[in-house]
Amino acid sequence: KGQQPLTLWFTGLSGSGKSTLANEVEKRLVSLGHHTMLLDGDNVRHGLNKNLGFKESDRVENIRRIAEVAKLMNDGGLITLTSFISPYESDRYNARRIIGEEYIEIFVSTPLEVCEERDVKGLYKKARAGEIPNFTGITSPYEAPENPEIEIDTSKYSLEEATDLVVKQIMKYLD
Ligand code: GGZ
Repeated sequence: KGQQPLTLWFTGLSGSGKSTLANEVEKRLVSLGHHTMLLDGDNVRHGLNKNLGFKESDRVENIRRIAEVAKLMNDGGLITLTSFISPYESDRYNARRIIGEEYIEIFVSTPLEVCEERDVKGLYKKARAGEIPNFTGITSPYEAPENPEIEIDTSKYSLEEATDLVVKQIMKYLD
Protein backbone atom coordinates (compact mmCIF):
# COMPACT_ATOMS: atom_id res chain seq x y z
CA LYS A 1 0.00 0.00 0.00
CA GLY A 2 1.06 3.58 -0.52
CA GLN A 3 3.01 3.28 -3.74
CA GLN A 4 0.31 3.18 -6.39
CA PRO A 5 0.43 6.33 -8.51
CA LEU A 6 -2.65 8.19 -9.71
CA THR A 7 -3.34 11.74 -10.81
CA LEU A 8 -6.58 13.08 -9.36
CA TRP A 9 -7.37 15.92 -11.75
CA PHE A 10 -9.90 18.30 -10.14
CA THR A 11 -11.58 20.65 -12.64
CA GLY A 12 -14.28 23.26 -12.03
CA LEU A 13 -15.02 26.96 -11.75
CA SER A 14 -13.33 29.42 -9.41
CA GLY A 15 -15.08 29.00 -6.06
CA SER A 16 -16.45 25.55 -6.92
CA GLY A 17 -14.61 24.03 -3.96
CA LYS A 18 -11.87 22.19 -5.88
CA SER A 19 -8.99 23.11 -3.61
CA THR A 20 -10.91 22.63 -0.35
CA LEU A 21 -12.03 19.20 -1.49
CA ALA A 22 -8.62 18.23 -2.91
CA ASN A 23 -7.04 19.15 0.44
CA GLU A 24 -9.47 16.93 2.37
CA VAL A 25 -9.08 14.05 -0.07
CA GLU A 26 -5.30 14.37 0.25
CA LYS A 27 -5.51 14.19 4.06
CA ARG A 28 -7.64 11.08 3.81
CA LEU A 29 -5.22 9.39 1.41
CA VAL A 30 -2.25 10.24 3.64
CA SER A 31 -4.05 8.77 6.65
CA LEU A 32 -4.48 5.58 4.62
CA GLY A 33 -0.71 5.43 4.07
CA HIS A 34 -0.45 6.90 0.58
CA HIS A 35 2.23 9.35 -0.52
CA THR A 36 0.77 12.41 -2.19
CA MET A 37 1.54 15.79 -3.77
CA LEU A 38 -1.05 18.53 -4.20
CA LEU A 39 -0.53 21.00 -7.04
CA ASP A 40 -2.62 24.18 -6.96
CA GLY A 41 -2.43 27.84 -7.86
CA ASP A 42 -0.52 28.62 -4.69
CA ASN A 43 2.43 26.35 -5.38
CA VAL A 44 2.42 26.38 -9.20
CA ARG A 45 1.18 29.75 -10.46
CA HIS A 46 3.54 31.58 -8.07
CA GLY A 47 6.58 29.53 -9.05
CA LEU A 48 6.94 27.27 -12.10
CA ASN A 49 4.20 29.13 -13.98
CA LYS A 50 4.63 32.66 -12.72
CA ASN A 51 5.20 33.93 -16.25
CA LEU A 52 1.67 32.83 -17.24
CA GLY A 53 -1.61 34.75 -16.97
CA PHE A 54 -5.17 33.94 -17.96
CA LYS A 55 -5.40 34.47 -21.69
CA GLU A 56 -6.19 31.31 -23.60
CA SER A 57 -2.63 30.49 -24.71
CA ASP A 58 -1.35 30.97 -21.15
CA ARG A 59 -3.98 28.66 -19.71
CA VAL A 60 -3.08 26.05 -22.33
CA GLU A 61 0.59 26.21 -21.31
CA ASN A 62 -0.34 26.27 -17.59
CA ILE A 63 -2.26 23.02 -17.92
CA ARG A 64 0.37 21.38 -20.16
CA ARG A 65 3.15 22.02 -17.62
CA ILE A 66 0.97 20.84 -14.73
CA ALA A 67 0.19 17.62 -16.59
CA GLU A 68 3.91 17.02 -17.24
CA VAL A 69 4.73 17.63 -13.57
CA ALA A 70 1.88 15.35 -12.45
CA LYS A 71 3.30 12.66 -14.74
CA LEU A 72 6.79 13.06 -13.25
CA MET A 73 5.37 12.76 -9.76
CA ASN A 74 3.45 9.64 -10.74
CA ASP A 75 6.74 8.24 -12.04
CA GLY A 76 8.12 8.89 -8.55
CA GLY A 77 5.30 6.82 -7.06
CA LEU A 78 3.14 9.65 -5.73
CA ILE A 79 -0.59 10.19 -5.93
CA THR A 80 -0.81 13.66 -7.45
CA LEU A 81 -3.84 15.88 -6.84
CA THR A 82 -4.19 18.87 -9.15
CA SER A 83 -6.60 21.74 -8.54
CA PHE A 84 -6.89 24.07 -11.53
CA ILE A 85 -9.92 25.35 -13.40
CA SER A 86 -8.61 23.64 -16.56
CA PRO A 87 -11.54 25.05 -18.57
CA TYR A 88 -10.77 23.59 -21.99
CA GLU A 89 -11.78 20.08 -23.00
CA SER A 90 -8.81 19.85 -25.39
CA ASP A 91 -6.33 20.63 -22.59
CA ARG A 92 -7.86 18.05 -20.28
CA TYR A 93 -7.74 15.56 -23.14
CA ASN A 94 -4.07 16.40 -23.60
CA ALA A 95 -3.41 16.02 -19.85
CA ARG A 96 -5.06 12.59 -19.97
CA ARG A 97 -2.79 11.68 -22.89
CA ILE A 98 0.36 12.90 -21.11
CA ILE A 99 -0.48 11.20 -17.80
CA GLY A 100 -1.92 7.97 -19.18
CA GLU A 101 -4.13 5.52 -17.33
CA GLU A 102 -3.28 7.06 -13.95
CA TYR A 103 -5.43 10.10 -14.92
CA ILE A 104 -8.71 10.35 -13.00
CA GLU A 105 -10.87 13.37 -13.78
CA ILE A 106 -12.94 14.79 -10.92
CA PHE A 107 -15.47 17.35 -12.12
CA VAL A 108 -16.42 19.70 -9.29
CA SER A 109 -19.72 20.70 -10.85
CA THR A 110 -20.90 23.34 -8.39
CA PRO A 111 -23.12 25.65 -10.49
CA LEU A 112 -21.86 29.09 -11.52
CA GLU A 113 -24.69 30.77 -9.57
CA VAL A 114 -23.46 29.12 -6.37
CA CYS A 115 -19.81 30.00 -7.03
CA GLU A 116 -20.77 33.58 -7.77
CA GLU A 117 -22.97 33.76 -4.67
CA ARG A 118 -20.10 32.43 -2.51
CA ASP A 119 -17.62 34.83 -4.14
CA VAL A 120 -15.05 33.98 -1.46
CA LYS A 121 -12.38 36.29 -2.89
CA GLY A 122 -14.67 38.92 -4.45
CA LEU A 123 -13.39 38.01 -7.92
CA TYR A 124 -16.81 37.48 -9.54
CA LYS A 125 -17.89 40.94 -8.42
CA LYS A 126 -14.74 42.41 -9.94
CA ALA A 127 -15.20 40.37 -13.11
CA ARG A 128 -18.80 41.62 -13.47
CA ALA A 129 -17.54 45.16 -13.00
CA GLY A 130 -15.08 44.63 -15.85
CA GLU A 131 -12.04 44.80 -13.57
CA ILE A 132 -10.77 41.28 -14.37
CA PRO A 133 -10.64 40.37 -18.07
CA ASN A 134 -11.14 36.78 -19.28
CA PHE A 135 -12.74 35.60 -16.07
CA THR A 136 -13.91 31.99 -16.30
CA GLY A 137 -17.68 31.65 -16.32
CA ILE A 138 -18.19 35.38 -16.94
CA THR A 139 -16.07 36.49 -19.88
CA SER A 140 -14.10 33.32 -20.60
CA PRO A 141 -15.57 29.85 -21.25
CA TYR A 142 -15.71 26.79 -19.03
CA GLU A 143 -16.22 23.62 -21.07
CA ALA A 144 -17.84 21.13 -18.68
CA PRO A 145 -16.43 17.59 -18.82
CA GLU A 146 -18.74 15.13 -20.54
CA ASN A 147 -17.27 11.91 -19.18
CA PRO A 148 -15.44 12.57 -15.91
CA GLU A 149 -14.57 9.53 -13.81
CA ILE A 150 -16.08 11.31 -10.79
CA GLU A 151 -18.48 14.24 -10.48
CA ILE A 152 -19.42 16.13 -7.33
CA ASP A 153 -21.54 19.25 -6.77
CA THR A 154 -20.26 20.69 -3.48
CA SER A 155 -23.42 22.74 -2.95
CA LYS A 156 -25.32 19.51 -2.24
CA TYR A 157 -23.10 18.09 0.51
CA SER A 158 -21.12 19.00 3.58
CA LEU A 159 -17.34 18.95 3.08
CA GLU A 160 -17.12 15.70 5.02
CA GLU A 161 -19.85 14.05 2.92
CA ALA A 162 -18.27 15.25 -0.32
CA THR A 163 -14.88 13.93 0.79
CA ASP A 164 -16.40 10.54 1.69
CA LEU A 165 -18.13 10.29 -1.68
CA VAL A 166 -15.01 11.15 -3.66
CA VAL A 167 -12.66 8.93 -1.64
CA LYS A 168 -15.06 6.03 -2.00
CA GLN A 169 -14.95 6.42 -5.80
CA ILE A 170 -11.15 6.77 -5.83
CA MET A 171 -10.84 3.47 -3.94
CA LYS A 172 -12.05 1.72 -7.10
CA TYR A 173 -8.80 2.77 -8.77
CA LEU A 174 -6.54 1.67 -5.89
CA ASP A 175 -5.95 -1.97 -4.97
C1 GGZ B 1 -10.22 32.66 -13.71
C2 GGZ B 1 -8.74 33.70 -12.29
C3 GGZ B 1 -8.59 34.74 -13.20
C4 GGZ B 1 -9.32 34.67 -14.43
C5 GGZ B 1 -7.33 35.19 -11.52
N1 GGZ B 1 -10.12 33.60 -14.63
O1 GGZ B 1 -10.66 31.26 -7.04
P1 GGZ B 1 -9.22 31.36 -7.28
O2 GGZ B 1 -8.84 32.71 -7.99
O3 GGZ B 1 -8.27 31.09 -6.20
O4 GGZ B 1 -8.94 30.43 -8.48
C6 GGZ B 1 -8.81 31.12 -9.71
C7 GGZ B 1 -7.41 30.91 -10.21
C8 GGZ B 1 -7.48 30.13 -11.52
O5 GGZ B 1 -6.21 29.70 -11.91
P2 GGZ B 1 -6.02 28.30 -12.65
O6 GGZ B 1 -4.55 28.09 -12.82
O7 GGZ B 1 -6.77 27.25 -11.94
O8 GGZ B 1 -6.73 28.59 -14.06
S1 GGZ B 1 -6.59 27.76 -15.42
O9 GGZ B 1 -6.71 26.33 -15.10
O10 GGZ B 1 -7.72 28.23 -16.26
O11 GGZ B 1 -5.29 28.08 -16.03
C9 GGZ B 1 -8.91 32.62 -9.39
C10 GGZ B 1 -7.68 33.23 -10.02
O12 GGZ B 1 -6.81 32.17 -10.40
N2 GGZ B 1 -7.95 34.01 -11.23
N3 GGZ B 1 -7.71 35.66 -12.71
N4 GGZ B 1 -9.24 35.63 -15.35
N5 GGZ B 1 -9.56 32.67 -12.52
